[in-house]
Amino acid sequence: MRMGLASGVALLAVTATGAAMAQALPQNLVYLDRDKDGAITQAEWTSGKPGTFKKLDLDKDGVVTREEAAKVYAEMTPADPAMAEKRTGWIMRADANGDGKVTLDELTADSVAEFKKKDRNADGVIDGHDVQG
Ligand SMILES: [Ca+2]
Ligand SMILES: [Ca+2]
Ligand SMILES: [Ca+2]
Repeated sequence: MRMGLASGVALLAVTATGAAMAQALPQNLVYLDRDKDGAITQAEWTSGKPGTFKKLDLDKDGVVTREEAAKVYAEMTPADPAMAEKRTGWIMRADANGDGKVTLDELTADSVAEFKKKDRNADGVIDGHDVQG
C-alpha cells in the first residue's frame, strides 16, 4: 500500500513535469486529441472522417458529390451560406481524380496529407512543437 502510494506520487510528478514542458495544442485542435496526451497522432487526426463521410453521403452510394456536401452544409449553417460554401470546397478539394465525387479513401488521403503538412517536424504527431512559430 505504501509502495503503491509512493509510485503514484512519482507518476504524478512526472506527468506534471511533462505537462509543464510540453507546448499546448491550439484550442481548435484539442478536440482531436482523443486520449488527451497532448499530441495528435495520424489515427486521431483521421478518426472523424468516416463519420463525416457518412453524414455527407446522403444517398449512401459510397461517394459524396458537391451537391450532397452543399446540401448538408447549407442545412448545418443556414445563416451562413459563405461558410457552407467554404466547407463544401474543403470536402471537394479531396477529389483527387477530379471526377466530381469524393470517396472515403480520397477524404482520408486528403486528411493524411493535411496531417503531414501540419506535422512540421515530421515526428509523426502534431503537438505544441509543430504549432509554435
Ligand atoms: Ca493523442
Ligand atoms: Ca452519394
Ligand atoms: Ca510533430
